[in-house]
Amino acid sequence: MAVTGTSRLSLLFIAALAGSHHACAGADGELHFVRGVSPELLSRYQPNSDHTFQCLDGSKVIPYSRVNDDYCDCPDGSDEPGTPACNNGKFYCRNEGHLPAVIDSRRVNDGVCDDRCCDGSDEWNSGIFCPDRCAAFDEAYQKELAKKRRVELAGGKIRQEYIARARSLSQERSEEIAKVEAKLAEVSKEIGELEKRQAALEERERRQFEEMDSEKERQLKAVREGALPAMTKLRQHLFEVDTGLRDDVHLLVRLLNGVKTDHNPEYNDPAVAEAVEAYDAVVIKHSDLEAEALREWTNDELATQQREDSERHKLDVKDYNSCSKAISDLQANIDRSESDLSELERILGDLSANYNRNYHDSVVKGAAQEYAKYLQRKEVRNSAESWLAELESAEQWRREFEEAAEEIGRISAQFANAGSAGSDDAEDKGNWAGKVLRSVWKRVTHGEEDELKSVRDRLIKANRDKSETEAEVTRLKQDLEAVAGQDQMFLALKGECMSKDLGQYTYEICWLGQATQIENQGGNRHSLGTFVGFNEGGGEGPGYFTHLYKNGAYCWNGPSRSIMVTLECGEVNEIISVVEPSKCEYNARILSPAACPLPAERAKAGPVDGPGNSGETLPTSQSAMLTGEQLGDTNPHDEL
Ligand code: MAN
Repeated sequence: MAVTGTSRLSLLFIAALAGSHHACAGADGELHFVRGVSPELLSRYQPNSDHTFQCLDGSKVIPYSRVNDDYCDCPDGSDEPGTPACNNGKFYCRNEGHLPAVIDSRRVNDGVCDDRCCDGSDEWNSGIFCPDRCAAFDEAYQKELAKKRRVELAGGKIRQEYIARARSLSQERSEEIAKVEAKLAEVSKEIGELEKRQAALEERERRQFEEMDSEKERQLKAVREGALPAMTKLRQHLFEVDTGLRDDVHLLVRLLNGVKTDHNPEYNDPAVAEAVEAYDAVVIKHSDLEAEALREWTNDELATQQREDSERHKLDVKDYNSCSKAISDLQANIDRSESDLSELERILGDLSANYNRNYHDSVVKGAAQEYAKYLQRKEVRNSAESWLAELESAEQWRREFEEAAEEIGRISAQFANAGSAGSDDAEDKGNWAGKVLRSVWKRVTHGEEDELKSVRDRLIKANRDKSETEAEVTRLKQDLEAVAGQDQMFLALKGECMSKDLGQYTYEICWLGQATQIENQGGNRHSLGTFVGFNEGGGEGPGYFTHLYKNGAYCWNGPSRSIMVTLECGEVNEIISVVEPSKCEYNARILSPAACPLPAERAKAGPVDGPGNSGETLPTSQSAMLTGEQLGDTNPHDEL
């Protein structure tokens, strides 16, 4: 592609011509060369019949003779492409054998051989000679290009492998998702069925409870009805026993009180003194005993008392609870009277046995006689008490009823609390009411309470399964969504990490995972974030080659650490640089086959080898040179 000696000479010749006078269109219609003008624009610089030139921006029409006359006429500098007259003009160098370029026209004839114009055409009238360096430039450029192509080719093949691997991983993932979703559907269906069954069983249980409740009431009522007559009888007997005992107590208190107050103290009978002392002790213990015993009842008072007793009695006959309470009260009274009585009997017994009969104290003697009569009466009464057997049977009834009522209450509480029949110890206790109730419960539920419990347990488990499965589906889908685009290629790299020691820190970047900064001295680790996605805008474009990691370790007085990772084509995955342009915000450049063009893309761009191949995709800066964009003071050597 080197320029031949002949063509170089003819170019210089034409250039000299164009520099000295205006070029005209030839008779054969070919366009005439105008210095500094690219072939694309040349037609705009051909002389017309009016011998005028229109500035490229259309702002002015000037005589054609003013083109390249070293005086700037057009505001856009377009009338002086071949001279440095305009500050904003553009000069085109053909760079035969290499790539054409456009430079600022103010660099024309500035005495510096511009690297971009390797053919030396920019210094056509400065008095210095610029040799044509295009062949050498082109050789270096082609070498560089070939190297780049090799890397792209090798990288592109690896990228293709990534895509293939990602495809099968994605396929596996999708199958896994489908499986988990099928499981989810199954669990949801099961939950629906279980909920229906649970509702049915609960409804049935509610009805059973109602049935049970009325059954329970019926049972309780039956027990009460059976017990109440016997209970009433018992209460009546106890009432009589209590009254009798109370009368006895009162009698004995009166006897002893009489002895205490009326005996003749002159006899100094120790038995009497002992009796009085013992009596006092009893009275002190039961402060109301004496007052009650000595009380004189008026007729009215007696009538009221009897009326009240009878009312209470009537109530007790109807109401089990009231009757039961009366029995308990009577029994407590009886116990007390019996205890009082035995103390009083002991005192009077001792007195009767030991008083000095020689003293003829009529009060003491009288008391002893009364006491003897009392004992006789008691004897007769005890032997005649035929109701004792009945009393025992009533007692038995009462005990059983109490136990039954207690058990019924206990079982009811269990039904209400646990929603299931009473525990087995109700049976163990051998309590008939418990047994009856349990059997009733079994009969009404047909043992369904066990099924309800199992349905509830299964529902709890199924709901737990469901939320676990849902979480699994979400996780799997998120994984796939995170790598959407670019044929999900990055799935193939997920989990792999790159690490690079860059002096003060070692950086570790895991694809689609975590980025970490490790202090080389001390080993402190700072999270630089977790992969959150590709660069905003995404699409199939370069967005996929910018990976964002965010929400890393909090930076003191600053933001959470984050890193933007930019991928460039390379044969291996490798971190090349990490910078921190602003506190705790990092930029990394990495090489990766993932950023290389695929072989198919390369094929579209033309064959891989052969310097100067016209179909070759130019680096961005080269294309810019051709279009006249991005021109400025950049070092021309940067182009390669
Ligand atoms: C650590 C490193 C630095 C960062 C400072 C901020 O030293 O993570 O990159 O700038 O913390 O305090």
